Parts: sequence; C-alpha cells; structure tokens
Amino acid sequence: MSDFTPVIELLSKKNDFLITAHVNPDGDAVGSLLGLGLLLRSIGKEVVLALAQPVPSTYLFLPGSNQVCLPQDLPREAYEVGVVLDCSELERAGEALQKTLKNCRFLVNIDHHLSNKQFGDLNLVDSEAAATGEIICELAEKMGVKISPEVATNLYTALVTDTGSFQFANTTPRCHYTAARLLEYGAKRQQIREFLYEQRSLRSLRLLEKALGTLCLNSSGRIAWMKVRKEFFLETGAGLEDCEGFIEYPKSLAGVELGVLFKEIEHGEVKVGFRSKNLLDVSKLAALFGGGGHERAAGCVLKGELDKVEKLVIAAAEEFLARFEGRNQ
Ligand SMILES: [Mn+2]
Repeated sequence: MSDFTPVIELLSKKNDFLITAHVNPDGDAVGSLLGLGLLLRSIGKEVVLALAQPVPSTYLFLPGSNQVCLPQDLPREAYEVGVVLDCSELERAGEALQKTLKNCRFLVNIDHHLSNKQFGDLNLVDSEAAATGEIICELAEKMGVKISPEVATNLYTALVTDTGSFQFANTTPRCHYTAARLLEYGAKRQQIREFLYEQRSLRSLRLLEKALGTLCLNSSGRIAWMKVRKEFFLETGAGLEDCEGFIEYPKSLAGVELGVLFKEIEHGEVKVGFRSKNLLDVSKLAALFGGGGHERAAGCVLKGELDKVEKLVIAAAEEFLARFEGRNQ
C-alpha cells in the first residue's frame, strides 16, 4: 500500500497545479484528470488541466471536460506542481507536455500500472487499484475533501471503463466498495451508462452487420474472427472509431478462447486485435508480428492484403494455441 501522506501534504501546501494524463486518453485518464482537477479547485487551488489530444467525444459529457487544454494552449510553460495520472512512464504524457512537466518544481506520479517507473518526486503508485480513479477517490477521502457529484461522476467513469463495467479481473471487493461510495457521493450512474454504452451511431451498427457477415470459426472451435474490409467503411460511412467493441463478438462465442478482429485501415495495411477469454497471453501472440499489449488484450499492424494477412495470422494463432494447450494438458 502506498503512502498518501507526502502527496496530501504537497497538495495541501501548494497552490499552482498542472494536471495531465496519458496520450490516447481513455475513461480512466479523462475521469481521473477531471476528478482530481475539480476536487483541487473546490478547495481553492489554481489548476490547469491538459491532455496531448482533445477529450474523446465519448467523454465530453463529463463535468469539466470543456476545461481541458491542448499543449499549444497552455497559459504558461512552468507550474509549481505537475501531476501525472495513469501513466507508467513520463513519456506517456506525450512529447509536448513532457517538456512542461519537466519545468515544474515538483512532479507527482499517481498511477496503478504494475510497470510504473516511479518517475515522480512523489509517487503514489498502487498496482492493486483497479483504476487511477480509485486512488484519487481514496486520496480525496484521506484529505477530508468533500467529493461533489461532479467529481464522483468522473471517478465512477474511470472505474467503470478500466474494469470493463466491473467484469475484468481487476474488479475486486475494494473496487466495488469504492464504486459504492462514489454512488453515495452522487455519481450520475444512469447518465454514465447512457453516454458510454448507448450512444452508438447507426453507421456503426451497419458496419457491425457487415463485419458479423464475415464471422469465422476454426476447426477446433477455439478461435473465432471477423474482418472489417475497407469497402465496409466506404459503404456505411463509418470510421475506425466505429469498430469499438466489435472484437467482443467473436470472443463471446461459447467454446472460443481467442477472438481476433482484422481491420483493413488502408489497402495493404491491416490492424489486428486479439482478445483471450481465460488462458492465452495474447501479448506474446501479438509480439510475433511486432505488436504488443496485455495478457488478455493485444494487437499489431501488418502490411499486406487482408485475406493473406488473415491466413497468416490465423495459422500462427492456431499454432500458438496448440502449443499452449499441449503444454497444459
Ligand atoms: Mn488506468
């Protein structure tokens, strides 16, 4: 368990903060950023919020999302305290923000990645926390600062997204207790559900319809995959961002251990996603093709024609799975 005391002392004493999170911000990055930002402002602190990229449209409903600036819009080049959230290393904040963070007098690193490099002057790293948002909630409680419904909504979103709606292995009793307290503080659960999961575009479902038409299962029934062809994007007007969650469909089939999604991002360039249900470390499978990721979710990008990439990757996946299952019999 990390020691909150030095961080609480610093946050209480100082007044000038720059808070940021990682590039390609997800729900935990945005939720933690806005949660901590609004919290510090509620006790009278000067806070600038920044991200390397704009807040993704999915998270624009979050209170405070309109107050996040891009690196080029930062009011100043240095701040007293830089707070980096949900980043295993400083580089994850993006090149432009990294420079500004290095100009700060104190750097605070708050994160839950096991691989965290402890790059801050103060490090509040807890790899058993389900999300950085969970650590922020505990920090606020230990500081004795009242958590407003706006802050709670941000932190609850961080928890929901980083746990896959409380389904991933990081969904611990502690995580549920934190979520319960956030609901008590007034987190807008229904609004979060609607904005995260019930705002699909029609073109996205049309794209899904076409992708489902390509669904294949290998002979052992352990690997299932789908393809999103370049034409599908053109025919439906959908973009890559509309493929969110598609990979769950092949994985969701009974008996399947490995789900694969092929997305033809350009003719001759294919993005491949891997998801495993219980056993396979797909980061190792992705690494065979120069990619990477986590144990249960990984990906890579391959050059080549879609149907050839499909054959190559599925053959490698079958061999990978056979080797794994052979070892574990
Ligand atoms: Mn996270």
